[in-house]
Amino acid sequence: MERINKSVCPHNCPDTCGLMVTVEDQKLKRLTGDKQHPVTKGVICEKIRNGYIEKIYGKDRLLRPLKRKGKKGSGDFQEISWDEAIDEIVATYQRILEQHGSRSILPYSYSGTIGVIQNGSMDRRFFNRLGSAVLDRTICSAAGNAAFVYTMGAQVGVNPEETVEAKLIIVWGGNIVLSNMHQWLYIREAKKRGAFVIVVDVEENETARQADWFIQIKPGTDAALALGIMNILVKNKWYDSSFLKKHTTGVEELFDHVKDYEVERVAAITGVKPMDIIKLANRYGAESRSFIRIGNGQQHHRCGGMSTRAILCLPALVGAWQYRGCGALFFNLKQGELFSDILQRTDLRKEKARVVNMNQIGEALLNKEQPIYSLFVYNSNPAAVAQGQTKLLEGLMREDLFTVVHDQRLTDTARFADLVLPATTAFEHGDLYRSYWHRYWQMSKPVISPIGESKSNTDLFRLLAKAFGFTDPCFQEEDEALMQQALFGELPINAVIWDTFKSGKPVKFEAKASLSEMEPWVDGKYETPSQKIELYSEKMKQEGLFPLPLYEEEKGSKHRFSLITPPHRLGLNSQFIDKTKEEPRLEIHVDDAAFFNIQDGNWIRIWNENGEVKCRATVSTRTQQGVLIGRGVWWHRNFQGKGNFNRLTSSQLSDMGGGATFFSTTVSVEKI
Ligand SMILES: Nc1nc2c(c(=O)[nH]1)N[C@H]1C(S)=C(S)[C@@H](COP(=O)(O)OP(=O)(O)OC[C@H]3O[C@@H](n4cnc5c(=O)[nH]c(N)nc54)[C@H](O)[C@@H]3O)O[C@H]1N2
Ligand SMILES: Nc1nc2c(c(=O)[nH]1)N[C@H]1C(S)=C(S)[C@@H](COP(=O)(O)OP(=O)(O)OC[C@H]3O[C@@H](n4cnc5c(=O)[nH]c(N)nc54)[C@H](O)[C@@H]3O)O[C@H]1N2
Ligand code: SF4
Ligand SMILES: [Mo]
Repeated sequence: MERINKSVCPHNCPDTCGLMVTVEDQKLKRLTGDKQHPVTKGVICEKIRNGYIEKIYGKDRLLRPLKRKGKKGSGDFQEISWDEAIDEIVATYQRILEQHGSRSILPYSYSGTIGVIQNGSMDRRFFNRLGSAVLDRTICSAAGNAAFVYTMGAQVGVNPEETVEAKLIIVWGGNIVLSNMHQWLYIREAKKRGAFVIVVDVEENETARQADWFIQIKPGTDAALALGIMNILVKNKWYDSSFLKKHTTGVEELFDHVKDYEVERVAAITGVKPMDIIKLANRYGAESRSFIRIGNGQQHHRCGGMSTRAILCLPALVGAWQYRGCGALFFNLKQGELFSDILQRTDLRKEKARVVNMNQIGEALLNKEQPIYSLFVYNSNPAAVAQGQTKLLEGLMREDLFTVVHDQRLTDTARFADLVLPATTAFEHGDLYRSYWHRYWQMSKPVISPIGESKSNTDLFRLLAKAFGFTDPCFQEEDEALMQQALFGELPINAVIWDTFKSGKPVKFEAKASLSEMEPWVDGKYETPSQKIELYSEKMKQEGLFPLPLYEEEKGSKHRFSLITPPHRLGLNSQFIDKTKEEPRLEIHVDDAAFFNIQDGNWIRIWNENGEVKCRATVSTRTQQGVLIGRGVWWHRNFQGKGNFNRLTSSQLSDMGGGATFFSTTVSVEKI
């Protein structure tokens, strides 16, 4: 018998699509977009349409717990029972706790699913009660987030559904045709209504190819371009004085500061022609109904915070925020906050936590002064996705490190584990989803039974809590109770809202945040110290940062090329990509290729102090001289088992927020 259920895509993708799943004889047969979902409108990406069913039923799906037999990293395991696996964790942790204390145990999780419950609820309760070290989850957008908090007071942005009304749109340092496809659909609609669309990027990516104007910029120089535009806006008095007066602080300081960014200097820094800088500023100054979709890519640099902050000053200068669908959008974290303290029970932690920045996980595992003796990985695949891969792999090889990995497949990380635990997929467990871009929340129920002996994250940590003798009733709460706590905290449950959630329909929901918190420009109350948009930030100064947006050159490198490794069309971070028919490639500009005598399809080697990888070259005019593009977080086996592009990334942090700096990587090249 066939049934069709509503569900939600669990991935770390802004769109958080509503899905329709067809189940026949207990098997998931088809996944399509929900036509009734106000944002999805029946359209989903090819990754999920084509890849998810294989993820559930593929031959390599983990079915039972595994215990390591061979060398770490070899992938040699034997099946064991769940009882044996749990016993082993309890026994090993008791020994570690006695000998080294709870701070030597580190959970590592990120965004395999972004469902509120499976991403961070029972797991956090467990580790809080255990008193483990705490992971600072900074891999994705930490630099940009910090810039938003300093400048706007919070992660606020316009409602994407309204962006169809903008007349000038800039996609700045992101590839949204593939990373946020429904935003692109809104932009296409805006274009139909007469909007002009500009892309600022280091390469002519899929989005740039569909834009009206592509501006190619040197990596890590966006702050200079934004400041150069401001210079021209100020000179020509193309700003909105009344908005600036009412909503911002530091106008005089900023106006004075941007004098340093004359067109010629900016052109030399950014590689953008002087005429184009003037043209861009003219367009931006002439049209206040403008919208900037700030991408994640521009902030995955050492200067990522300042880069985001400089771009973010533009809509304040011209007062774009006043118009419907205009202003800027990076990620909308403010819309509908959760009661996370209750969900994660931060009160269970008795001592101040030891914090480990996930962008320095390799260092942490090699640290001899404060050693980590166990790494518990779930919802993430650090051996593939983390920066500083060479050190991380060295750490994962440590014989005295007890590594547990909970995942759906034997990932690169799982191959280094002592114990591997099988995890359910999003259609085998329930969850509550909130997008970090659009304004809808949605609940999903399991539509098929767990495959093999797989367990959901919440089930796993309920089981562990019991085995560790944690008696607080919070450890046995069921998923629906957790969802209610996420939505309502300790407030009475609103039966009408809860019933809508249970029906599976998307809900436009504003749990805690009021509209004015989400859109502070409406009534002028921002969450910064001055309650205004801080063009000048005293707080930054106190924290040792330059108080105004600033361009800082990245320190010189002996390597000739920048290596940019952006998301791939067919991958979702490290998911799906390993099974595509494509292979990893490095895109090199034709002139560089000629210089190194590299032809399309030739094998090349790239290297730096951190490591090396080999793969085929694609000779192209889409990138620029001096910039190599290596798309996708591939699996190690796609590179003959020798790591992936992250082998070359370092563990350096961004200028603010402790963010990742994947794209500040430099390498040398040779043909092999
Ligand atoms: N070079 C380079 N590296 C990057 C990036 C880049 O652009 N370039 N992007 C970075 C960014 S922005 C991010 S956000 C990170 C993402 O890093 P991750 O969050 O680690 O990314 P994913 O590959 O989506 O998911 C990791 C794993 O979670 C598993 N998983 C899925 N659902 C569940 C579940 O319900 N339970 C459990 N236990 N496991 C589950 C998946 O099978 C997968 O193996 O990668 C970063 N790495
Ligand atoms: N298909 C697909 N979709 C995804 C993902 C995926 O892996 N695959 N990952 C998801 C996740 S976790 C995230 S965070 C989002 C990220 O999605 P986006 O916000 O689009 O960010 P990125 O994809 O990191 O941006 C990559 C772009 O930034 C450009 N870039 C790099 N450095 C610079 C620079 O210095 N200046 C400028 N102007 N441009 C620069 C690159 O050339 C590339 O075009 O996508 C999500 N969606
Ligand atoms: S990965 Fe993104 S675009 Fe694709 S179905 Fe999921 S939420 Fe939608
Ligand atoms: Mo991300």
